Amino acid sequence: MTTALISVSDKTGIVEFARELHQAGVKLLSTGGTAKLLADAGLPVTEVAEVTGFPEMLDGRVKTLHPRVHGGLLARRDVPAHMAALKEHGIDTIELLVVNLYPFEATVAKAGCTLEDAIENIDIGGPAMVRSAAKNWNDVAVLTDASQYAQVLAELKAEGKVSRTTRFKLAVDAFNRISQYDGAISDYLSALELGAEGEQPKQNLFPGQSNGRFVKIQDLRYGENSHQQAAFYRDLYPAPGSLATARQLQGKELSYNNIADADAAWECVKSFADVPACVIVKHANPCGVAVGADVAEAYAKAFKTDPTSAFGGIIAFNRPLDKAGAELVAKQFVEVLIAPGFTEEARAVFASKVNTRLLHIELPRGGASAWEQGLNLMDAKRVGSGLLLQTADNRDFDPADLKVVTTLQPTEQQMQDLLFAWKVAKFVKSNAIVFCGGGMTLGVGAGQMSRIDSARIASIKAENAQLTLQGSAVASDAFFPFRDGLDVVVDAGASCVIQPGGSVRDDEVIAAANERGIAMVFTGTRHFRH
Ligand code: 93A
Repeated sequence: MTTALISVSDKTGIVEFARELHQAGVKLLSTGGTAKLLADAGLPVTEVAEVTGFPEMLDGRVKTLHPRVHGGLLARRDVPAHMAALKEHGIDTIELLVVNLYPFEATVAKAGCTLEDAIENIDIGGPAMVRSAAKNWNDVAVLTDASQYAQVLAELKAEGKVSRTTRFKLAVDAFNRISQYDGAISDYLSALELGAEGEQPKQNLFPGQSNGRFVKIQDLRYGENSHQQAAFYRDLYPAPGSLATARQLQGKELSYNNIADADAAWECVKSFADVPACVIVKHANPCGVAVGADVAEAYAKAFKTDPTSAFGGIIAFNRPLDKAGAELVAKQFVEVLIAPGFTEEARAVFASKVNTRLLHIELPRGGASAWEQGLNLMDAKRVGSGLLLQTADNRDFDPADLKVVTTLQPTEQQMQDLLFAWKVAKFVKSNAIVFCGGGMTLGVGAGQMSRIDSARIASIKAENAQLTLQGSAVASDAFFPFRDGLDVVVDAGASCVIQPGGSVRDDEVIAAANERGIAMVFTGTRHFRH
């Protein structure tokens, strides 16, 4: 005779399922609450306590942890010694295990969940039985979810047993469920700050490390395009000051592209620590970056770089946005505004504009490690059934590596402009050419397959915005492979260039710079961004 052990917290559909099992001639064993429910429904059910000879004890902590249960689940039917051992100890086999676990995930998701609540909802006996049955999948079918009841019933009725294929699939599902369950326990406990006895521990998002696990923040309406599904996950331990710690203050739901662009804008603006800065991003590239005496001035300058592209942009500030700044920004259509704070008046300016999402992100706390500085530690990119992982591009350059390679030395002002341009170039998709001057971008050439085209586009953009490039500083994210790119930027008006160097034709490019009478600096560090 087939025996089923049923022990479920989520009792959805269990009475109907058990009734059908009973009608199919299956003997029912069950734990306290489940047994009562089945008995109340008029089904013949044997309590596990009767089988083990022990009452459930310790508030139910010990119910099924017994050799009579685990022997019945684990014995290999094809090994005579196993069957002899069962016989010797009077243990009956169990062919079907139906278990779903204490609701740990749902419990800790509730506001105000105490550590005690969480701990009591860590199921021990359930996963132990699930593991026993799944390990012995060749002889036992293990069901861990109500969605599996129908298939198993259909097979039982048709064949009198559950097929080998289904048993294996159920075992795989079972181990996946256990792994997920243990992951949830580990995630929850790892993020707790215990505190003093008698106090409730605090949920700590910042224990100073990343364990490589992710927690879903929200499902998104769609992905990059409307036919793609998407969700936003954060590191279990997001770095302080990172995008994943953002709080949305107002405006409609963020989209996938909003979040990606917000990250680009925020990472760039954060790199200007000492002075108020503004970054406007469109399609993952900065189309205006500037510093100023205050946020309003920084914005006004950043906007000037490329007013056409700024429409519908993502705008980030590294200082709280005040009323003056907000009123200026509100003249354009803006999708997302990011700042380490908004005054009440600034919020009021956008209160009626639901299409503008306001994101508050605290600036990083600062510290020695990249993590404390709010920097991403790892960078990932999906490739056909694979994953490319690298440490993030967190290195600017070593000032000791900065080398003037031309006869002409950059002036102090030029050096400032060059360093500004270099900072921005790091956040522009390759090939990146960035013209700057007076603490603002003057022309940005991004994402072209050839460096010379990026240079041309950057100067066309400056022309469109009616900005002069005379005397400007230019950054190139990687070396000029030939002198032609350099000629384009000098023709456009550049008086100095910053680039990594390292080309086999460096000599040719340096000679061109000398010939054209400009200053050039090598950083020794490249900033490809694809
Ligand atoms: O407290 S336990 O970790 N100890 C056990 O021995 C045990 N056996 C089954 N939890 C245990 N269970 C769990 O009880 C099952 O996983 C199921 O979620 C729940 C069903 O209890 P009841 O039938 O009393 O409602």
